[in-house]
Amino acid sequence: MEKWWKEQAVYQIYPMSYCDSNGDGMGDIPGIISKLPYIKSLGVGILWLSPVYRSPGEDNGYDISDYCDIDPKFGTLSDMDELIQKANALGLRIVMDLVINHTSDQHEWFQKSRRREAPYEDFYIWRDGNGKRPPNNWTSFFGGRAWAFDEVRGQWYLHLFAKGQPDLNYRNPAVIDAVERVMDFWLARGVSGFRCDVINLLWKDSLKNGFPKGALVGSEYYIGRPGCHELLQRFRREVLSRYDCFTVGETVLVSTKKARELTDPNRGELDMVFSFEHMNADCFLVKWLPRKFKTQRLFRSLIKWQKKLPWNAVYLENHDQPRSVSRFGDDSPASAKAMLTLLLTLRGTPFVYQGEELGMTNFDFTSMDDIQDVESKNMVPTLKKLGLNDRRIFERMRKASRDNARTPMQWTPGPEGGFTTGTPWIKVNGNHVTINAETEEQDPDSVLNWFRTLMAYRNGSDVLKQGRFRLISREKDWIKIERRLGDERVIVAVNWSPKPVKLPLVGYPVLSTHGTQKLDCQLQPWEAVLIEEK
Ligand code: TEU
Repeated sequence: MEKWWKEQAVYQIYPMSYCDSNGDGMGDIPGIISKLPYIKSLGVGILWLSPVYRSPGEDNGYDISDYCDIDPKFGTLSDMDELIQKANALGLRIVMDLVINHTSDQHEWFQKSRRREAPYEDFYIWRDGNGKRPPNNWTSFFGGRAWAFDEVRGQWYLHLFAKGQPDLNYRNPAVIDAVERVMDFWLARGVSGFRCDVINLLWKDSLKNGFPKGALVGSEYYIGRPGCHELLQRFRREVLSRYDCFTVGETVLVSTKKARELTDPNRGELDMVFSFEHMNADCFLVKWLPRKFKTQRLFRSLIKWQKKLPWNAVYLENHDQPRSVSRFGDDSPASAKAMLTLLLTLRGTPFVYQGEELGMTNFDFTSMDDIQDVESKNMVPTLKKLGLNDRRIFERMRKASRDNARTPMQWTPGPEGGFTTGTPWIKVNGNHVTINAETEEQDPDSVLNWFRTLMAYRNGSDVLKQGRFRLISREKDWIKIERRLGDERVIVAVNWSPKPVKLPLVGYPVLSTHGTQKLDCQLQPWEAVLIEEK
């Protein structure tokens, strides 16, 4: 019997944008509870919630001010207990986001640290500057420098993300203890694991000046350092190993070699990681530097990771990435189905992001005023420095802004897509009149019903869940793979283009986006098929 997290698919919920139960325009936990039957009907087994902890919301909850409480905008601790219990009753497990590289600057730890109150003096990375200049030349993931001066303490603190997200100091054993207590708190309450935010950045080797010519100055001193591996081993030993749970690390810019180390069961660090490499299929390293999407680039990276790791997380979307159907497809439901087919048939634990099962697309905002995301807003000065005018900056946002994934879940064709009875915190996409759960529910050919069909097939197929992966062929516009377990195999072929393609493929598919008639060396536009062989 395989581990449960290798058997089931994960569904990511971005709570702010999932379902609003009280009309304040903000999704909440009672809203998620009301949608449990829908989630169950998808066939997924695990829900990962983006942060619902107390937070001032500068980075939509990734800036935590109290790890052991729920933010009032999402509900209460007892709502969370109810969610865990009701989900469990339906056979669904809950996984939380664990954001421990940094806290909010509103966290009590930081407030006390800036006043040098014991025992918090060294909870963060404080340094004196060089005259009026920050301690080193490191830059932030969100643009600009990675240091802010605090008037109260009279020193600079490091923040790899927003200014309101000071980095914790893992050289201080009291920080490690405090973080372990947080993990314990939630695991004891019944959560089944964590998605560990930027987990490969925890350990800063030194605070020397970084190589000045890079997108992320200083990153050579903090990405995947040995100290980070040691921390992860300690978390596993002291806390995680006492529970039936798993961890998936968000590991920024990780290589396959590093990923193998991080997920090696003998080392006892993480169970899976999110690779970032295939997210570069339409950009150079950072998404603000776009290039034309090439199917081959996407395939090549996905396959490389399939081959190099015995098991890993597989995803095409999350709350930080634009919608896959807009990036890698042509916004059509047909392309959404093709993508979901590959996602659910590769080897590994699939992660599906809310709305991906409907074929939700990038936003239809018309100006910067509609954009809410701190990363997008912070990037504007950097893009201006690169010489872009307002129009071109907005064009770039349309392609790359994280708000593309954060528009509210589209439940109905009605007002605000059925997400809220009030005014949503961020605009609902106008295409909710056609792309929504209620309409798709009734259409046997919808993306939603294709997703359910595939999930049901996957859940019943040991070949798809456990089988070995082999690439048969990847061409400019199509891909053909094999999954094999013992003598059984499943062939999956996907036409990743809006034109028909010719390929060596005959037989009757067990599942097809275009009907199960005999295949004759041809796939229709965006057609995806599964063929069983025994
Ligand atoms: O993301 C880390 C991360 O690498 C992102 O900042 C990424 O570079 C960017 O979003 C691409 O646009 C995690 C969370 O997923 C993200 O939502 C948080 O803002 C960030 O950490 C800080 O906690």
